[in-house]
Amino acid sequence: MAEPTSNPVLDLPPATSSEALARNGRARAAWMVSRSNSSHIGGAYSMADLLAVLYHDILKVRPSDPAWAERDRFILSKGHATAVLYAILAERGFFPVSELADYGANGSRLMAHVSHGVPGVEFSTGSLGHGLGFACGRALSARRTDQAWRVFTMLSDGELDEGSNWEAILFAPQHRLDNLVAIIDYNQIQSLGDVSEVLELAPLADKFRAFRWSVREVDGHDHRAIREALSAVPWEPGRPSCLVARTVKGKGVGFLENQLLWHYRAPNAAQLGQILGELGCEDRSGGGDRVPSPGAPAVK
Ligand SMILES: Cc1ncc(C[n+]2csc(CCOP(=O)(O)OP(=O)(O)O)c2C)c(N)n1
Ligand SMILES: [Mg+2]
Repeated sequence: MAEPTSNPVLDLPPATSSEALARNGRARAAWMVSRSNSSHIGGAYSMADLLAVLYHDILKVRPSDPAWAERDRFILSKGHATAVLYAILAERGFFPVSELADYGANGSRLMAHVSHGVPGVEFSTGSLGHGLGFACGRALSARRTDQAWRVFTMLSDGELDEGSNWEAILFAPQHRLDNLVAIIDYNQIQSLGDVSEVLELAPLADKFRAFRWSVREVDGHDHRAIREALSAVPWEPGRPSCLVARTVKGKGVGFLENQLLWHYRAPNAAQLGQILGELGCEDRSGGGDRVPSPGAPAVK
């Protein structure tokens, strides 16, 4: 398929605010998921604002030097939702925005579950329940070698059903890892049902407090509130920080919001046009065309 010479999704005006970074990320993620006929737009949109604030205002990283030794580490534990992370990394300059066109295609490094082959990505995930344990290890190693960098990790709520998380939740305060920040994308929906009907987590903030974490709750789409909370970590010396972010799955586009089906569904060309319209990005690209990938199953 010949690439269009001008593509308004790839050629969006550069973001000069965290809000614009989130909007560009959402638009590009929808385009990527639609082209690759893959999944997880709902979980990408619920964390888009959190990621945008992290990458615009919080994380000390150098896009021109992704392996900079003093960088803060960000670990996406809910690796299925990586489309919007790739879009934000590209916009920040870790790799060319044009490469987003390869997302999910055979042979591309932009795999549909997050891959450390991509500049700016620390750890490959997708099998849920591994990011927090890895983040604990990185934070402990920084502590033991007197490094000042911090470790941030993003978990999903359904992911907390994995028992490995609860070992890590015990471990971090035991080792006084106040250089560790766990963000929970608390959108209340998993892949096949509501969190409350599959395995209730409430009262989630109290559970983390009982495990000796310092906890704050925030509206996960309020950039100012997110920025204020994450700028002030650690909130208590000697304790790891947990930001319980109340979010909406599919946030930002009316027909995607709080809809279980949009965990797995890929937008067709007409739906993509509607999404981009709601986000304020006109689609003239024909971008809903699927990436030719003969015989490849839809990514789950
Ligand atoms: C260990 C493991 N089991 C099952 C899956 C399949 N799977 C993909 S996403 C998902 C759950 C999605 O819900 P949630 O964790 O709440 O993520 P979000 O709502 O943020 O998309 C599951 C079970 C997986 N990726 N890893
Ligand atoms: Mg969820």
